[in-house]
Amino acid sequence: MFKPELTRADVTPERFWLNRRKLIAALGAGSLAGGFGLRAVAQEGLELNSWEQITNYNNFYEFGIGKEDPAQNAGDMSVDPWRVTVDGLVDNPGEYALDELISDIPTEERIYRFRCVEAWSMVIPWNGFELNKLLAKLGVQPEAKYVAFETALLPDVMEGVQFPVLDWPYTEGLRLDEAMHPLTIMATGIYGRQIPNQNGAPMRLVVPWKYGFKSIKSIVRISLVNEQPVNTWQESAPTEYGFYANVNPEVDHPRWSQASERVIGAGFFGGRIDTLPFNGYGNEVAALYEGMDLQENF
Ligand SMILES: Nc1nc2c(c(=O)[nH]1)N[C@H]1C(S)=C(S)[C@@H](COP(=O)(O)O)O[C@H]1N2
Ligand SMILES: [Mo]
Repeated sequence: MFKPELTRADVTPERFWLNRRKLIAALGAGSLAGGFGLRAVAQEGLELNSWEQITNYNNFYEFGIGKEDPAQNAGDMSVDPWRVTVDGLVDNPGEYALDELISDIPTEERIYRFRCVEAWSMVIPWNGFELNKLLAKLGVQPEAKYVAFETALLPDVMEGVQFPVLDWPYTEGLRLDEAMHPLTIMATGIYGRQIPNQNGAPMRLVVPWKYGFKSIKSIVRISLVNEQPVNTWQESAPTEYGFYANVNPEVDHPRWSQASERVIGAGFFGGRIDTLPFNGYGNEVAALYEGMDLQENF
C-alpha cells in the first residue's frame, strides 16, 4: 500500500488534532482563528495551518486577485447541484451530476504541504480521493496521454472574469502518469468539512509536488487527450510558468528566488524555510521525471 509521506503524526500530535476536531464540531471553525495555543509544533517543524488561514488567504482569480477577495466574493457561487463534463479518450464520456460521478468513491484525509509559485506555503489537511480512482471509473483509453481540466466560468458570480488578467476559463493539465500517481487527489473537503467555495468547491485538484497553480479549482470538465494541453498560467507567461511546474528550489522564477518559502501563519518565530525539491515528495515522484531536464521542463 502506498503511504503519503506526511501523516497527521508528523505534523500535529494526536491530542491537538482531536481538540481541534472537537472545537470545530462544537464551535464552528471561525473560533479557531488565532488559536495559537492549539497550533502544535510538528516533528518536522511543520504545523497544520488553521482553517482560518487556509480559507482566507487564497488564490482564485475568478473572484479577484487579492488574497482575501475569494473569501469575500466566492460565497454566491452555487455548487450544488454541480455538473462535470467528461470527454475525450474515455470509455464513459458524458455530462454527469457530480454526485453521480464521485459519491461511491470513499474519501480519505491527506495532509500535504502546499507551495505556491509566489513562494508562500501552508500545510493543509485535505479530504478527498485519488484521482486515479475516478479515472478508473471513467475508463481511460490507451491512446490518452494527458488529462486536461477546466474551471467553471460563471460571469454572474465571478467578478474577476470581466478583467482579462487570465484567459478564462482557467485550465490545467497533467501527464497521465502524474494524474494516476497516488499522491494526486481530488479534494472535496478540508478539516473534515466541505471544501469552501474560495478553496475550489465542490471539487478541486491537489498535486502536492507541484506549484499551487496546477491545483485547479471548481472543476467542470475533465478531458482525456493525447496532446499536452496548455495551462492558463503557461499561456499567460510561458517564460515564467511551465507545464510541469514541479516545485524546484534550483529553478528560480525570473523575478524571485524559489529557494525558500514564507510559511503562512508562522510569523512569530521567523517563518521562512528552505524549499524542498518536489516540495518534499521526491521519494515518491522523482522517478516520474527520470531522464528529463528539469531546468528546461520547469
Ligand atoms: N480556477 C482557479 N484555480 C486555481 C487558481 C485560480 O486563480 N483559479 N489559483 C491557483 C493558485 S496560483 C494557487 S496557489 C491555488 C491556491 O489554492 P488555495 O486558495 O486553496 O490555497 O489554487 C490554484 N487554482
Ligand atoms: Mo499559486
